[in-house]
Amino acid sequence: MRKLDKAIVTCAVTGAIHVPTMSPHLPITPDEIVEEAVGAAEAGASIVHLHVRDPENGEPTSDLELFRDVAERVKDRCDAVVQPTTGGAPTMTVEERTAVVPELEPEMASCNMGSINFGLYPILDAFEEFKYEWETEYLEGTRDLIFPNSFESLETILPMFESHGTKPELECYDVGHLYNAKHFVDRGILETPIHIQFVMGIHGGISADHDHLLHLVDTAEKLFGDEFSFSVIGAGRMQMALGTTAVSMGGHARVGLEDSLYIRKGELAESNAQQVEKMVDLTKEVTGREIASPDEVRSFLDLKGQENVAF
Ligand code: KMH
Ligand code: ZN
Repeated sequence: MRKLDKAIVTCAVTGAIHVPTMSPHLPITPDEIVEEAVGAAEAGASIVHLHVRDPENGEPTSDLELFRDVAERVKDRCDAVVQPTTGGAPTMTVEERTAVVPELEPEMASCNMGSINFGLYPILDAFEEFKYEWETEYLEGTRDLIFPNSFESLETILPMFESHGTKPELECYDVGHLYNAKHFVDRGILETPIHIQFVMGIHGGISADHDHLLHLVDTAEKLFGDEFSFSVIGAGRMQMALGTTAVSMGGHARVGLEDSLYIRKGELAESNAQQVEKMVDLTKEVTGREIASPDEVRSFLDLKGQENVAF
């Protein structure tokens, strides 16, 4: 594993998993997403992972003008690495999801390393009624949905990242996705060193358990040696526990309302910054590691710099 003395905290501000009914604090409009991303950066997040939503009703969208508006405004107000999603929503086509890379040529973007069932329908059981009609259709639709990231699509996506100078953050939802990454490294389509985001706790992917995290890291060590670094998303209630374990192992952590709406059991987080502050405190208290600055992250991950993006 590639070690960095300091810990990288990433914040995923809104995502496409949670729907507006689930929390009044979930950022929806461009203004809200920008404010939340800047607040997260001020709290210590060096990478802000961004999705965009229809400002009218919060429905996930791949609208490039919304992405451009949000990315430009975040870049103007902080030096965090702006990391747009190419995961979008599991209902979007690969083309819709990945168009943001040639459009914005970001320093970094998420890159999903394999297909999974992406089940959000259990959320339906948690609420009597929903604010918007699209929410129930969206959630129910995931009962029969595969989030597609085929080998063929990755043969196009990975070279696209390369040609636009965008570093892929490899979102791995299960151990097999690590072998997919290895396959593309061996074919010379994916450059090392790689940065892996273990996505744990998605219904359809690996569960958010510590034994699985240890296995994922062991497998990455076996496949990539000292040519990988990793961060961990614990979706849901394991967000802080798995993030703390990750930074205790020399890795990095992702927090944010995309992955969990809570700050502690039964209490909704009021902002992304609140989760970032907690992860920063836990990191310092438990490991003694300081938090990496955006420029330290750029140097560690060999990013091209804010001056070289197209927004
Ligand atoms: N939504 C998370 C489960 C992406 O946006 O490309 C993982 C993620 C992937 O953030
Ligand atoms: Zn995302």
